[in-house]
Amino acid sequence: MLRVKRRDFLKASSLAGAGVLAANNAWSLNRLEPIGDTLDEEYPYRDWEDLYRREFTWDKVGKAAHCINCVGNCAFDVFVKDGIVLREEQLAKYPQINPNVPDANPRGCQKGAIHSSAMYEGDRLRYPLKRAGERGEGKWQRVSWDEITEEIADKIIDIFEKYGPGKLMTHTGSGNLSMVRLAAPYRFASLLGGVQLDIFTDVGDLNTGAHLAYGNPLESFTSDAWFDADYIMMSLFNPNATRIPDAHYLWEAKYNGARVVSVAPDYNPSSIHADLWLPIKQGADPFLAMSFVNVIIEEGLYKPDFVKEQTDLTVLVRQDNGMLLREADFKDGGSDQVFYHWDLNSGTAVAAKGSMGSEDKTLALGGVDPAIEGSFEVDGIAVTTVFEKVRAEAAKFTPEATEAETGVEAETVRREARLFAGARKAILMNGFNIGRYSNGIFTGWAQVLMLALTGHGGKAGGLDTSWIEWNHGKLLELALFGFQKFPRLEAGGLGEFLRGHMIDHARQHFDNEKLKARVGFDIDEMEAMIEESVTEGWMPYHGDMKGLISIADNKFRRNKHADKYRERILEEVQELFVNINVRMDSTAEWADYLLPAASHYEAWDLRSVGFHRFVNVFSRPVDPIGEAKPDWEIMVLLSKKIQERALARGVGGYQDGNVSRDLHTIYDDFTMGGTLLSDYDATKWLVDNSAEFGGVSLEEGAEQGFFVMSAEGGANQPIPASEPYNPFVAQVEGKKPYDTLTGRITFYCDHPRFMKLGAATPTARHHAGREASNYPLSFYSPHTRWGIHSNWRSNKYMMRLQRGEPNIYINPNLAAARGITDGGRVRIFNGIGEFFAQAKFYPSIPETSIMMEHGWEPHQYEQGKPMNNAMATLIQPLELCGGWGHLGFKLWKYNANQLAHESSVDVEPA
Ligand SMILES: Nc1nc2c(c(=O)[nH]1)N[C@H]1C(S)=C(S)[C@@H](COP(=O)(O)OP(=O)(O)OC[C@H]3O[C@@H](n4cnc5c(=O)[nH]c(N)nc54)[C@H](O)[C@@H]3O)O[C@H]1N2
Ligand SMILES: Nc1nc2c(c(=O)[nH]1)N[C@H]1C(S)=C(S)[C@@H](COP(=O)(O)OP(=O)(O)OC[C@H]3O[C@@H](n4cnc5c(=O)[nH]c(N)nc54)[C@H](O)[C@@H]3O)O[C@H]1N2
Ligand code: SF4
Ligand SMILES: [Mo]
Repeated sequence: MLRVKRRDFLKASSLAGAGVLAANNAWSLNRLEPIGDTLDEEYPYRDWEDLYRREFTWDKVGKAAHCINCVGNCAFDVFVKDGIVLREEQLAKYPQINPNVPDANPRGCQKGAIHSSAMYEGDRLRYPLKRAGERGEGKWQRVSWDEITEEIADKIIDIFEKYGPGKLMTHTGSGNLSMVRLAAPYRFASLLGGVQLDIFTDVGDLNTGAHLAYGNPLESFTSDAWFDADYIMMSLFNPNATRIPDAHYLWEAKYNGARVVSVAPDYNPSSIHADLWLPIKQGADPFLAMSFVNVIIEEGLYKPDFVKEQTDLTVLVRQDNGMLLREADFKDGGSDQVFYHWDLNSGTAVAAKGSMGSEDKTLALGGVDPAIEGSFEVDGIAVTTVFEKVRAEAAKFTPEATEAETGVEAETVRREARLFAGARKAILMNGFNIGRYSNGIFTGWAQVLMLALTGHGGKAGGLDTSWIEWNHGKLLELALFGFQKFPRLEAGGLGEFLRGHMIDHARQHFDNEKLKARVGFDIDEMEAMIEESVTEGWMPYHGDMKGLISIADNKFRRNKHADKYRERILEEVQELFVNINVRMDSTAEWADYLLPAASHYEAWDLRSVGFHRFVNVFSRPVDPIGEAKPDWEIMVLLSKKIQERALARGVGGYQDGNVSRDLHTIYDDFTMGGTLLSDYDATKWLVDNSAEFGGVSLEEGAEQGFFVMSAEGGANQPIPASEPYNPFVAQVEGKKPYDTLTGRITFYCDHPRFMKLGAATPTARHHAGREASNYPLSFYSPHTRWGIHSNWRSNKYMMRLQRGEPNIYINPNLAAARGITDGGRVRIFNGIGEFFAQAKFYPSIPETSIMMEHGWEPHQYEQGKPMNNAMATLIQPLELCGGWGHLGFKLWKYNANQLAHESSVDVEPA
């Protein structure tokens, strides 16, 4: 019986037998199962091989990349037959821009290459669904688009009527990083005044130290610019797993002669290819960086010309109060944004050009020769230089003094510091993991100091922050109405922390006294500083919400102390919780309304996020499965219903500060008077109106699979036509000031909070970890090779490449001491939570840490208890400073990160 059934099934679902396969039947392709006995007489046809041969025939080839936060962005050919995607292949047709630099082909990773199977798996959302039971109960009812959007529209208007604007969160997360998918919900939020958190900080991806120093954390290298470096240091970075399509440039650089050093507590998949692995103690990076600074200064390895022109190290500081010397200090009505050098040529203090208060917007020194060292007197005020302050701080961190903190031998530090300083082009890379440590701001700041002292800027190297801000003016217009109307932006890590009441868990988990000794503040001080930042208006936080429209954001998976966070949010948004998603992820599971979105191959779009100059085209190779719709169209439908219902209910506009929120024209506004109705319309509008596509039409771009951005694509400086893109060339070669208070790379911050926390110059602090609690093992959770966060985590091909269930990584010595075996089950716990996982031996991890790759869905864990349940977190108060030059809330540039690696645990066999 069973055998007959299987054959019938195979016949019906085979490509040979099925005839026209509607998209809704597409899942059956995944059910193709091998026949056990092909020689069996009952076997219906002998030429079964045909099935496989015909798999390689298709009706049509379209183009696409993947829109999620992989930061890869790779063009694919997508092969379609009978309206479903059979498979995809890397396009591999990017032009080589320079014959001396390797080309970008092929780009891709194993996840992207199996999306054609994942998009038809069981968790895919195909129809609009309305909750039929309690939230999270898993009971759903299919409803029509018309009905569901009308209900949602009415609830949105109810919330506006009852509470006024500002009580609806319309947050888009990191699943929508292509242009049209990103613009749609932002545009909607801009019209409604919905709350949108900063997507860099709500996940912990912001390099705040880079912003502090350079005034821009999003100016970095295209990956081909790694190739001509001769010294590369990766710290907190694992590109072989997390930058798969770009990593080849690193190893080509090594082949080209670069020394590649990996700094990581474990011998990670990138460390294994490096020339040198520095097995640093977890969280000790600022100490290592400051020891490099110490050697560079003490051994005189710094480059005076670069220091004088590009940095604030020659700016004068008052000896009496440690504040920067400002014009206002000795001139009536003087500016507090004009600063001074001591000019060795004239023997007087002269105003430094290029600062925020300076009229001279240049870094060119002219005839001035600023003193790097020394003490001087200006108008009766005793002053010295920032360099002197920095040198005094760095003196505390000799390689010998930091050896015990970092675990890296002093001799190694001295040798590497010399090699680094002498390099022609040195690049320090710290990926995004830097933002997930409370002391990441110190690491980043000290690393920029290493670079700036040694003249590594522009084409001579710099900090690779893993993100380049391209110049897409029309995208901003589409998403934010050119800042005429915009969402209620909110500081990301802070918003999640406050709304999720994460301070309760911090209080429970950390020992206040130990914490203060480690990070420089305790929970009470942190709480007071958070309050100050919000009341001073340095950082926006909008308080409790009544409704939530959550788009492409797996918030109930990614947030810390996960279950409590979820309970808190659901308690708040009792009136409305809409989720717009491609699949039933851990956030969708809890929604009131689920709107099914088009997946990567099912909508028109463009993507430039990544480290290259190619804007990949998504040409909608297939229509969306079932009744799913592109995100753009979903927003059009929602705004249409809101407008209809607002008119019917006699609701007009709301004055919201100085912006009007016009519910009765929201559809007209969203669609630009009916011109931008579809994903295609929006894509075409962007291409037709933006200079960076170089006048190439969308049709041509779609045919080719990508656009090559023209010079206009550069935000800080033009993209050179046949050279890789290096950061801050406009500053180093063009003498354009940095976007900082002094206009220079900044190493002195006299903001009162920086002064109070002893952080006026780069220095070192610990992260919290095990030493700040009563649990013996520090914990960290980097990113997995076999998924992009929660995406593709349950895909059968990806599961087969790993252990197939959540696992931790543990040092065999620690395991032996606890009676834990490789492959055995363990319980990981602390006072705030617990979870269960399989133990995997990993000899290179310290015996004092446990590692686990993040991104498993809660429902993949035993008892549905996710790793993030046992994760206490903090806020770094320095990341909340404002009212000081370039410090203050800046979307995607400055505000506080959610910190993932501060917590600690214990482990036992389960
Ligand atoms: N395959 C895959 N690729 C991805 C993603 C994914 O989920 N999967 N996610 C993307 C996104 S959004 C992000 S943010 C990035 C993240 O990617 P990365 O920026 O590479 O960051 P992580 O994977 O979090 O951590 C990288 C490495 O940091 C090291 N590390 C941990 N603690 C310390 C420490 O205290 N000091 C030092 N020096 N090193 C430490 C560990 O060896 C770890 O492997 O990857 C992107 N790319
Ligand atoms: N413990 C720990 N926690 C972490 C981290 C860590 O290192 N450790 N890393 C943090 C980091 S850096 C990040 S970036 C976050 C990631 O956090 P998540 O929010 O979990 O990221 P994703 O899994 O990418 O979730 C995005 C969702 O978007 C949906 N989606 C995909 N494509 C589309 C589309 O076209 N339209 C719509 N509407 N939806 C779509 C997918 O179903 C997916 O579930 O996790 C953070 N959390
Ligand atoms: S998932 Fe990202 S890195 Fe992988 S192939 Fe797709 S675009 Fe490239
Ligand atoms: Mo991220």
